[in-house]
Amino acid sequence: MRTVHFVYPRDLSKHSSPFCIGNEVGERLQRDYRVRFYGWRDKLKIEPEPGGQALRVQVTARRWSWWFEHPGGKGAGDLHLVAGRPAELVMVSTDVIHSLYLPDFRLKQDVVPGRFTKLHFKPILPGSFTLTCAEFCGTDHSRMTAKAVVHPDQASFDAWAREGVQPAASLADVGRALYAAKGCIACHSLDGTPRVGPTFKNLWGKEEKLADGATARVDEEYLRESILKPGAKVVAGFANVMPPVPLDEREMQGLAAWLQTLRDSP
Ligand code: HEC
Ligand SMILES: [Cu+2]
Repeated sequence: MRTVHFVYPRDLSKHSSPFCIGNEVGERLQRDYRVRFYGWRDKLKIEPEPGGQALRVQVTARRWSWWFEHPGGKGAGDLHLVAGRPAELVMVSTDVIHSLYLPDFRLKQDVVPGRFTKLHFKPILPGSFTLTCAEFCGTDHSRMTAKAVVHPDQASFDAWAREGVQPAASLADVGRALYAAKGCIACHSLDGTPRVGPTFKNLWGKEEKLADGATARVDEEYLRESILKPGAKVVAGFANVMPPVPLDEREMQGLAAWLQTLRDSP
């Protein structure tokens, strides 16, 4: 069963609630497709499939941020789409139930741990729209917001998607790039300030105090375990909320190389 959404962001101000087909026609339609209409423009157009050329974005929800992986490998804290091009969001949560909510589009879909949920729709107008979490998910729930940037055309999207993605970088560059690209940035600072997780500044080589009273030295093995099995050794004073991040060997090495550059005295 697919859910198909038709979105007409224009003139929403005139329509305070979603246009809803709660009648027999709607029910018959919904036997085959879950069809929802959001907003209204000049006409109501029904396309059971939004098209084969959907822009597919992998969405990760976690306490308390969003992460969007776009085609071509560009990851970002904001969702990027193209006006007039169907979008397919494939969503997972690494912790609790979240709900991706695009109020301007009247679109909402739960994001549930342990399974993929999807959202299909076609943004019509370029612009920057609010994206937020509509499911209360703990302390910083209200800060779990991002933007949905709808590019006017594919060329504009492609130009954005190429930015910052550089081939053949040094190992430390690989680490620096994945800090942003894999979303570590949301929870780990570089300036010594603790966020949701400990800062990366002066982390390498440190004797870390763990929640169970033991200590551990921050080296390659510790790093690997912290990333693949974050719950195995939890740092004292922090919650066990880090999502496991599958990194390949080069990324793991890159991270180690880069973390070493973040020490005051090498
Ligand atoms: C949702 C927030 C979050 C994200 C995203 C996140 N972490 Fe963490 N991380 C934490 C928290 C909280 C801890 C401390 C608790 C623990 O040890 O699991 C932690 C601990 C760590 C530690 C051990 C730090 C120490 O002081 O010993 C490392 C290394 C680490 N994270 C690396 C990463 C990397 C690399 C990424 C990105 C690929 C990442 N984290 C993404 C929250 C996060
Ligand atoms: Cu949430």
